[in-house]
Amino acid sequence: MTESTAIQSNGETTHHRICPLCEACCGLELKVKAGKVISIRGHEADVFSAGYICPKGVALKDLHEDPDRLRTPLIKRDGVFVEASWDEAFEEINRRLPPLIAAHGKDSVAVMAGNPTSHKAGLLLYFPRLVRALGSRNVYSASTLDQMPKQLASGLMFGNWLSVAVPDISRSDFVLMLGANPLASNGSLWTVPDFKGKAKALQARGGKLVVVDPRRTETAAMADEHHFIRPGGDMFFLLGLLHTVFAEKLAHPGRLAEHLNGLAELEAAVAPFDAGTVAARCGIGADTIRSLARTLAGTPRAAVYGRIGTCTQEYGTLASWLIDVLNAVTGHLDEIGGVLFPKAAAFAANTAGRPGSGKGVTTGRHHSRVSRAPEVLGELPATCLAEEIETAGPGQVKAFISIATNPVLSVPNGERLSRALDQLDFMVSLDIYLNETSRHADVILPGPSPLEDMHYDVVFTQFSWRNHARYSAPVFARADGQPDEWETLTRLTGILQGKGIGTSAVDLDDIQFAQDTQRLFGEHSAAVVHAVSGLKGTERLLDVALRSGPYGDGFGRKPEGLTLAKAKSMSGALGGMDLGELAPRIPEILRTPSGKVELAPPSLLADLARPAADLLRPVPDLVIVGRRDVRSNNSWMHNLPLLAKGPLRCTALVHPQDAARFGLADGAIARISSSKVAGPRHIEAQVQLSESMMPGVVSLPHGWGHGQPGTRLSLAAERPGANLNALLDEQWRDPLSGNAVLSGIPVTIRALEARPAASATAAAVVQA
Ligand SMILES: Nc1nc2c(c(=O)[nH]1)N[C@H]1C(S)=C(S)[C@@H](COP(=O)(O)OP(=O)(O)OC[C@H]3O[C@@H](n4cnc5c(=O)[nH]c(N)nc54)[C@H](O)[C@@H]3O)O[C@H]1N2
Ligand SMILES: Nc1nc2c(c(=O)[nH]1)N[C@H]1C(S)=C(S)[C@@H](COP(=O)(O)OP(=O)(O)OC[C@H]3O[C@@H](n4cnc5c(=O)[nH]c(N)nc54)[C@H](O)[C@@H]3O)O[C@H]1N2
Ligand code: SF4
Ligand SMILES: [Mo]
Repeated sequence: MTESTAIQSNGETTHHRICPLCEACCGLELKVKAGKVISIRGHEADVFSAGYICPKGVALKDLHEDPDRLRTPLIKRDGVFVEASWDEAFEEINRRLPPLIAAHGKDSVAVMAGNPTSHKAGLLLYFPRLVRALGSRNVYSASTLDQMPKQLASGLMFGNWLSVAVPDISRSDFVLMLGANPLASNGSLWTVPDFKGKAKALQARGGKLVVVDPRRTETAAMADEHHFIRPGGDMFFLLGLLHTVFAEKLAHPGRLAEHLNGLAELEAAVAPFDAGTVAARCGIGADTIRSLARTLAGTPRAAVYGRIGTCTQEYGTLASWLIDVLNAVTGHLDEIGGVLFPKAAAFAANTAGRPGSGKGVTTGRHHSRVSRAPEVLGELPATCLAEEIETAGPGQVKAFISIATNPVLSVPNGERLSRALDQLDFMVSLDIYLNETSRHADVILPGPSPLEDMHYDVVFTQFSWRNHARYSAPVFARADGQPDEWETLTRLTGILQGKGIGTSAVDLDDIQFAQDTQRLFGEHSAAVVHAVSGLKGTERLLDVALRSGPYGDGFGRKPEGLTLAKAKSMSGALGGMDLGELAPRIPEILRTPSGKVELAPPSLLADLARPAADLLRPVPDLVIVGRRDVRSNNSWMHNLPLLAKGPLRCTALVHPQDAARFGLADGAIARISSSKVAGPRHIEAQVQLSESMMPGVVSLPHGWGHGQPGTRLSLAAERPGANLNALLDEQWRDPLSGNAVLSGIPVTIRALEARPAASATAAAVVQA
């Protein structure tokens, strides 16, 4: 046990750490006795989350103790997984992977990183090294199932992929929220633990929260106003708002005016989209659109925020762009009480380089082989992976390294990907479970339990409602032989570099660190290496980043500044370092070549031709959208007893009017079929009648469809749920960002023979 942050009393020790399970990054307090976690609760002294916790944080105990969680590597021999030592596992990889690359080239190996990668510093910081060593174009991640549109829009407007402005909720009087449900998700691209408390405080000071969502969600229910929107209609709604702002002369960018480029082009481009013209397409009345535009423009401290519902649609980049355009023209971008750019203590790309201008971002430096989808942020769309494996020819993917990802459940038509994975010559999976994806691997390399890992939030400090620096020490020591994930990635990288398996991760890392430091710090590199000489791995990279970051000690030049040692000394029971409220950062943050905020990037203006043509497209009779539940997390927490218990969560919410139209009763099993993709594809799920749905829209959570042969998820298999993604079309993407369309898919629904409503196995995947 690591005692550095523990306080002894009665044989119990108290530990403090950040929860790595979702973007809220709550500080937790754990009590441990005799090597067992005896309680987990919110850490009240945490400077950032102040005691907030959700049931998943408590379930870290279940995750740590889950007998199904892998603790040793597995190697598939004659189709059966057998336990192996770490050396045997790396030997197997070294025996099989380099010859494949030699025979078929670097592009024949694909790599994909999933959601937990962004929550684990070791995975996140060492993934780019692996990608560089591999040199393949076949790089994929969950980003193209998620936030890529927002990153592209931010990159085009502000010049950096990571410059995402977040609502300054504690000083705002009006928040317009589209396609997000932070009461269930706890926030996304906006790290805001206890959103509910903050929204209530906004309401208590007379402010308003308005939610736009095809479901009256938990967040919508607490809002002052909720408006149903047709799935995929956000871009039309936002155009209508913007049109009103221009038509009624409500545009007043204020301080920002001198930093904006393209206001006139923008006004001309939105001219065809009068509120009356877009109303039918988005399902929100013209009067409502106009009145919301007036409120937004007329409230000095107001913010527009959009999340997954606005990204995972065919106009994801346009919608993400228009959200910040609206903030800008109504004077709320980079303003207190509006949306502001966080300034992270470490790894903030937008604090590096010359302030005020830069190279901007580019896409399409290469294209996917089969669909010719453009590269964005160095990646190809996750929905292209299956066809890259299936399609013969030079560059065909023959091997796959999956890192903390479960694409068989998380990408549209994962069944096709599942079949494709069976065709691979070799697959390695870094995962903590034998699940729907890792079962296809030849070698599985498990990570340690989160409680055995240090933690510093690299990603979500970039999107936080307040600036902060918090470090967590491991609660438990790692089991004998279990490497840190940075070590596992380093050894894999060594294999890809042709260095074999003779060199330890620490030695390989030292070599790489010296090279990187030379590249980044030039003549000062020796001093930097010397300054951090007591550290290794993730902690060493973190110390360098903190010390060279915006609050850092500059390796001694600013003795009062931040170091890893200082962050550690202020963490634990002290609850971390508060680095203050967000503050305006334009023009310093800009990295566009013009040094301005680009309101009208040419690629986005050109893309407006699509919605113009689409205005008259007939609205589908019935579409399906996703949903999140606070006791679930994407595809992988369904094996934890605390979260799995209680009511069935994978139900299809159907409005009573639709139920009457289609002859569906509450609790009945329905067959939901895709009406977009060729060939019959359907799932079965239990119907739950709900007035909270917009008529014509069904809601089903994603990430279900467990119980597949060869998996080891015993509890999840008891209530497998239906796989929403089985209905989705892997060819349907936002062409600019490559993001998958996950929302608003046309479906049909019909009742199957009645089964008892209480049936535990109510929903199952049926794949025709
Ligand atoms: N229809 C529909 N589909 C969606 C979405 C949707 O809203 N609707 N949402 C999309 C979004 S936003 C996302 S981010 C993606 C997520 O897509 P993925 O990242 O592919 O899926 P996750 O379910 O998060 O799977 C995480 C995997 O990491 C493993 N894991 C967990 N912890 C660790 C660890 O510490 N180390 C290692 N090595 N492995 C670990 C888990 O066992 C699991 O296999 O799904 C997307 N899919
Ligand atoms: N408990 C829990 N927390 C999570 C996760 C989880 O699975 N469970 N996943 C994590 C991940 S990976 C992410 S990316 C975040 C996502 O965080 P959020 O973006 O807050 O995600 P959701 O709760 O899915 O909310 C999306 C909302 O969009 C609505 N919607 C669907 N289509 C449309 C549309 O076309 N327009 C509009 N305006 N709304 C639409 C849906 O009805 C839903 O209410 O959550 C993270 N946190
Ligand atoms: S909201 Fe829950 S899952 Fe998310 S960080 Fe906090 S405790 Fe963890
Ligand atoms: Mo996500």
